[in-house]
Amino acid sequence: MLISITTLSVFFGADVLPALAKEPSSVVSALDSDNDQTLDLAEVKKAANDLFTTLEKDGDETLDAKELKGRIDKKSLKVADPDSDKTVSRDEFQNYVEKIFKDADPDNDGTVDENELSTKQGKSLQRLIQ
Ligand SMILES: [Ca+2]
Ligand SMILES: [Ca+2]
Ligand SMILES: [Ca+2]
Ligand SMILES: [Ca+2]
Repeated sequence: MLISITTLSVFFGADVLPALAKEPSSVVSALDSDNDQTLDLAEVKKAANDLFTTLEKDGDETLDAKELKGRIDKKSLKVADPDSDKTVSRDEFQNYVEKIFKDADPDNDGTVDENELSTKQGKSLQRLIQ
């Protein structure tokens, strides 16, 4: 009897911490809602939309350079900001993410896998979704 009570208290105190690893596989598993081990455009856009909301601090529904915190570099900002108002709206962000997604999917199968996410373009994509 005494043993079983002790065992219970040990279990009660047990704590499971989530791993905070940042390798591509964890990016995929965190955002892969249909569990096919790859990210499709819908999953990527959902994540990008959530990130936009997280980064958008001053409530003007656009991301300025300060809010972007280097996630889009100066040169790429010209592509991401076609109306050149120096901010990225939610629509501009989504369109840009779609473009980078295509760049990050060289085999054109409509999904990015772990290998594709570890390329230069894949890393650019990661900065837009997490
Ligand atoms: Ca998926
Ligand atoms: Ca803003
Ligand atoms: Ca703009
Ligand atoms: Ca692919």
